[in-house]
Amino acid sequence: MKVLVLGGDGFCGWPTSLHLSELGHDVSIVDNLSRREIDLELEVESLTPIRPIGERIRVWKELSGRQIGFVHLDLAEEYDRFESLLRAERPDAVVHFGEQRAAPYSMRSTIAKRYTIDNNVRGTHNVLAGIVASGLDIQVVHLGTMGVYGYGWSGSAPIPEGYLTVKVPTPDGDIEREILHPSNPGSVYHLSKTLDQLLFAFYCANDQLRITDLHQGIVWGTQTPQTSLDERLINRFDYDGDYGTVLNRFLMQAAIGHPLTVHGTGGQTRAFIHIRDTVRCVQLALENAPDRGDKVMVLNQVTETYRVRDLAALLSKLTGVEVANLPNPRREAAENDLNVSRDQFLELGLDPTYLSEGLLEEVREIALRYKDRADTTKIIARSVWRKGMETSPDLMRS
Ligand code: NAD
Ligand code: USQ
Repeated sequence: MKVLVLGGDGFCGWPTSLHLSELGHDVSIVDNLSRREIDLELEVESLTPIRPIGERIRVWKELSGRQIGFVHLDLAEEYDRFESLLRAERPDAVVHFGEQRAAPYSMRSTIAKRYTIDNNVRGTHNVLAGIVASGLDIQVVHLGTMGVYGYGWSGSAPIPEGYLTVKVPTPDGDIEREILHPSNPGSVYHLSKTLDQLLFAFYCANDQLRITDLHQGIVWGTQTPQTSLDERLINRFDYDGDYGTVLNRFLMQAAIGHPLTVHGTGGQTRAFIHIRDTVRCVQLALENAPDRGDKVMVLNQVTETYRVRDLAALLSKLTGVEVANLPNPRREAAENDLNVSRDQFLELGLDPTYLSEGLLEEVREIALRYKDRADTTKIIARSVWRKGMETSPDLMRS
């Protein structure tokens, strides 16, 4: 299969590109390297020493004999080049990771809010419009998020995979309808993903595009079998207050002895998946495409759920590092339960990596190994959801 991996230089995209290449697919990465530029803007670097994209691709060729292509292209800004690329390459599928993906970054300023919506919504629309204009039957696999559903909307009922059956009252009695699950985004970033959903629904209905939207939970871990072959292939590991996600942040904080930064009571329950399972899920989605004329196929890409304070307690027990309950910079429910349907990937053959197996390996192989690269002034989350929610400096150690 010929596959374009949009956003293939990023945390999820790079290991997915290697995984698909290893399986024998003809892979090309399309990326504008904006994530590396945001590191410069935030004056922070991946905890792991990631190499430039050209070196990554050269090393992969040396070790595997397989060539991965690279096109430096902005999906939101360079529509014509993207359409020409589709016509020239004639891919069987695109895997779309190419968006601004951090909730705190999306809330840090008006500029960041506008950038996140412009970049993500325009980029996704350009991908879909470009496929229609090319006249080719190109499958789309998009990385969406569990956060489109919001937290606690449907009480204790499991969150379904994308769609909800509802009863609509009419004068002639109730009729049943299947609707896209109502969205309840908790940040401008999550809002951009809910807007993506409508674009997919429209292009499926109007143009019969074949689209799978993966509603992924928080990805943890760093390495896959391919990225760990050579240090020059190492995957990105974000730990800073804007881009670091909760479990990877706690792993790094535990390694350097920094109090674990629990927001509020830590009663927030979230869904998680290891990066090794992310790449496998994308493979399964590519291998099990919807047919033309089908509605958007939505799969919940999660393997376990945890409460933030339970994760902190687990790492505190493992490493002896204390837990700090900081004022929550976000507007979110202080406590929520989360029950997620995730049958489809298990039925397709996913054999998940659970926290109980992967956690110590992460602490040892990544967090402890690269702890000297950490900049402790970048740990506390400083982006706030509304003015006035800033954490007082004396509550921060760094
Ligand atoms: P990332 O920021 O590491 O990677 C995104 C990549 O896309 C970067 O390399 C960036 O340069 C590129 N990109 C962004 N805008 C672009 C544009 N306009 N044109 C071309 N390239 C562009 O993020 P990630 O963690 O790898 O996430 C990938 C996708 O998975 C995102 O869409 C994200 O919403 C989704 N996701 C991530 C997580 C997670 O925990 N990391 C969880 C759920 C869903
Ligand atoms: N949190 C802490 N302490 C921290 C960091 C986070 O308590 O140091 C809390 C947050 O307040 C939040 C929860 O942990 O309640 C999760 O935060 P996160 O930053 O790990 O995850 P989130 O902002 O939701 O975003 C991440 C990815 C995003 C993806 C999403 C999946 O950045 O791309 O879409 O996870 S999901 O959460 O399922 O929507």
